[in-house]
Amino acid sequence: MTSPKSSLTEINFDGIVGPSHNYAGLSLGNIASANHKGNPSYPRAAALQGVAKMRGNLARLGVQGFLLPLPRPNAVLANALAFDGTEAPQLRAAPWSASSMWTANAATVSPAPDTQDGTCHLSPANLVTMLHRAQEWPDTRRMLETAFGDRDHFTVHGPVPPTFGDEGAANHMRLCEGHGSAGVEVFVYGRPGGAFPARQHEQASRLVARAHGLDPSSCVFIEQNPAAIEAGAFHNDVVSVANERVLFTHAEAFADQTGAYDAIRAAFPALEIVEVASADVSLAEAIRTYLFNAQLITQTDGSMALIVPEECRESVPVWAWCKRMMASNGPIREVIPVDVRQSMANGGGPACLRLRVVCDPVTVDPRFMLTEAKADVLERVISETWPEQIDPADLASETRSDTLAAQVIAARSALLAALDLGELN
Ligand code: SUG
Repeated sequence: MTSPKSSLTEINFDGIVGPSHNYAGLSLGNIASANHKGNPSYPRAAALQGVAKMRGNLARLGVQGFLLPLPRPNAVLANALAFDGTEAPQLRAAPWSASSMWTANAATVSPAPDTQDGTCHLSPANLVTMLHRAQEWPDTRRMLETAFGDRDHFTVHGPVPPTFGDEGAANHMRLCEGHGSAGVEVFVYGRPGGAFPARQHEQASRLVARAHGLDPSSCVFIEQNPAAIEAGAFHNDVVSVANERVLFTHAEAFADQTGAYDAIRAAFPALEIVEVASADVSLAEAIRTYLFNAQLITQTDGSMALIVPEECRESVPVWAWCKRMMASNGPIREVIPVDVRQSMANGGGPACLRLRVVCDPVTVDPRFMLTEAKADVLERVISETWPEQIDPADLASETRSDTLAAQVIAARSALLAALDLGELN
């Protein structure tokens, strides 16, 4: 059953940064992750930065959801890896990864107006390319089945089978007249063969579109620019983002940029493109600052704003471009920097930290919806229980890792208890 269109709203479900957040440098092709490998991390500060971002968006949009950290260290993966002390320290770090914070990779979501059966479809991403991420989907699926358990309104699928790599909404964009009307879904995949893995496979994207019951004439499949992957755009959302009629993109995002625009326009004639030329912001600078890993939002007055990382304001070319854009008469009227530096150091900007779900908020399990009072609860539990600092060497140390594991497990349990979500323990 579909809800009346008027009640459909876009809700951002941000991943709460987990208590094991660390910099182990696990993501090949993710430049920030490689550059910060071995640095101490600050899980408490990281999680509080995330809550502050959510508070800002709750005030701006009137609605905000969240998803929870997954159980870490993951005993199932640790057992499967048969650690005996001879393994590389990096392998030892995989069961500790807090990477589920980047909920743009939790699932691909097709809202009810786009699907044949009129329910909102969610497919958890298998994330098979990276070991530390491939462990996420079983727990993510369980959480999605809880948050979106109303079967009259949601269909939660299993993941795409391996070997097709699926990275979820990070490689998926939706164009529409308004969030509650039928949209065109754009799937962006990479072709293997470059220096870095192409994490989203074409066959995975096509499979998700079929499983979700999308109208083939409202689907567009386009190839990521191999040069962008090589420059560090391991997900397409590092070089483009869409909202309603607008596609905000770097000029070198797609393998065939003009062909991509033509294909999207053929399916969605109202398309408005805001393109950033390489001469204004190079691909390298775009990836360093995460200008495109922004939340492009429609504010309550109908105007669009871009929520960017603070790093954008500190970049001379990026901020100059943003200022020019704001002074022009384009569709994006405001640029709002937010501090998510702890996540950024692992390659996760404002857009990575959220999963967009268009639905009627009353159909979501209310335990996953944020209120100001609940943000207070999150901040209290995080401040009281999240580790202040993690040195990646602790994860491989026999003595220190036991103490840290106990703290991480207790912190997550405290959060689940405070949110009445103990069933996810
Ligand atoms: O998968 N980083 C994540 C960042 C994900 C960003 N998400 C989007 N672009 N939507 C990744 O590469 C770093 C983990 C480490 O280095 O230990 C990491 O997994």
